[in-house]
Amino acid sequence: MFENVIVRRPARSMVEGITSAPELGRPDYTLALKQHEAYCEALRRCGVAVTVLEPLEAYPDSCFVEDTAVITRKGAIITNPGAPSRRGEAAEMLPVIRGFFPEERIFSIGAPGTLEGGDVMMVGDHFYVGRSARTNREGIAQFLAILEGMGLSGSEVPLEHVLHLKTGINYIERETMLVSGEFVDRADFASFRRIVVPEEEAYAANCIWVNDRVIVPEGYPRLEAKVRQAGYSVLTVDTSEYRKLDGGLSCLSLRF
Ligand code: CIR
Repeated sequence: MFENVIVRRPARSMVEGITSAPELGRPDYTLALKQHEAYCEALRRCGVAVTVLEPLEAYPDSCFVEDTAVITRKGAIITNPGAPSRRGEAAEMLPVIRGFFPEERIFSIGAPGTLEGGDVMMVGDHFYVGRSARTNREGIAQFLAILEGMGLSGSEVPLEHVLHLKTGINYIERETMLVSGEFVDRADFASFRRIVVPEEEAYAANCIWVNDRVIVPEGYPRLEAKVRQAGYSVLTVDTSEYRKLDGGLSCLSLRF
């Protein structure tokens, strides 16, 4: 069960955030703020305490806090984001993490290693790490060594077509994964119950499990129906403005 969630309100500068899909248009900041509030409200309904951090104008992508740290039940790992414009975001997260963990349980990824939290999928005490354009071999090696020191384990998953591992696959507990695109037939995940995300709803692979509820992005009815059929209680939140920046539900929070 999760007790805490950390989020950061989007900055006005979010309209300059990194995107692979400029054809979707720039985010509407007012709507993005409204969606962020609804997101926090949905999380509160799942029974977690939500820490809301102030916007950071210097970092257009800073609302995507998931990329700045990985939090395990044994400690926290501050990342070194692979996107140069995002590097400073991890240092901004450190003092916040210090409010939750003692110094000896806080670790960090250092250059030349890079790693973004969107590439890390927690399955109990095992952590799958995507090797992506943002997370490199050295970053993964450091991460696996830190996990080992904590008595946890991890394994690398190469990816080709999506930004982060969790853009395409997400664990929703109960031995169940939401899988899309390149992850549908991956041997690494063959032993799990797999819910295949319809191709035209691929964005919705990025759902989050929070205390036995699953938050699904609004507007993806086929996947939502599949998640309900699998026995989950579902909440939906509209993330249209974050989608324009390749971001989704998991990217917007750290859950622990
Ligand atoms: C970026 O490209 O870094 C942001 N525009 C989106 C980050 C999404 N984060 C995530 O999937 N964890």
